[in-house]
Amino acid sequence: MKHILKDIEAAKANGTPLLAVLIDPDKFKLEHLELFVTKAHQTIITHFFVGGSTVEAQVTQKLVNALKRKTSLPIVLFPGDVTQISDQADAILFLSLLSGRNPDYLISKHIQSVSLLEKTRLEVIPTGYLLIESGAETAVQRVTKTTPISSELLVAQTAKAGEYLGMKLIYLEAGSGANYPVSTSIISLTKSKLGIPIIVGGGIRSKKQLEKAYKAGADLVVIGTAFEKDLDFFDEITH
Ligand code: 1GP
Repeated sequence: MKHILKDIEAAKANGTPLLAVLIDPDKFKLEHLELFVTKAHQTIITHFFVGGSTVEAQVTQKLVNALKRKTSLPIVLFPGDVTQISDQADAILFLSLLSGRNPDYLISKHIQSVSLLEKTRLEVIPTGYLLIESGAETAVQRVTKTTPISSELLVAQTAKAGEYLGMKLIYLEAGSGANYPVSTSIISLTKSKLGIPIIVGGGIRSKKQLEKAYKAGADLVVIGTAFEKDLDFFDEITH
C-alpha cells in the first residue's frame, strides 16, 4: 500500500520538489493514454492527479482503471464532485474550499461522499483548497459560485487557519488554464506561515514558471493544460 501523504511530507522535509500531471477525465481521450503515460514516465513527474470541475458519471472510474494498469506512480483523485470517486486510485484530496463561503464545497459534498468513501480503501487527505485571483473567471469559480481571493495576507491567513483546523495539505489554485499562475509572493508568504506542504496549480505552462513556483516554496506543483495541449511539453521536463 502506498502512503501518499507521508511521502509528500518526507519530500518536503528533504527539499525534493514534486510534480503532478493533472488529467481531466472530461477532456482526455482514453486512446491517448498509452503515449501520454509513456511520455510522463520519462520526466520528473511524480504523481498523477485525476479530476475536473465537470465530469460525467463513471468517466473518472474508467480512466483511473486504465491508468492503474499503465503506471506504478501514485494516482490521486482531485475531485470536482462526489461522482469522481474511484476505489482504484491510491488517495483522494478531501478538498474544503476555504477561500469561498459556499457550504456545499466547505462541508455538504463531503458528507454526501462518506457512504462512498467508506466502501473504498482510498487514503483520504484533508486538504485546504484556496482559489486565488488569476485574471479571468475559471471553471472552479463558475461551478462553486465562489469568489477567488487576491490579498496576499488573506491567502496566507486562510491557509494557516486551514492548518489550525487540522488540514494536512494546502492547495493554492489559480484555476485550470488561468491567465497567470499564483504569484511567487503569495506562495512565499504562505510558506513562511505554514508547517504543512503546499500544492500550487493553475496556469503554469513553462519550465521557468515551474522553477519559480518551487523556488517560492511550492512543495508539489500541478500542471494539466500545458500537457493536454502539447505533448512536447513533457520533453521540456525530462530527468
Ligand atoms: C487545476 O491546478 C490545476 O486545478 C492545473 O491547472 O490546467 O492550468 O495546469 P492547469
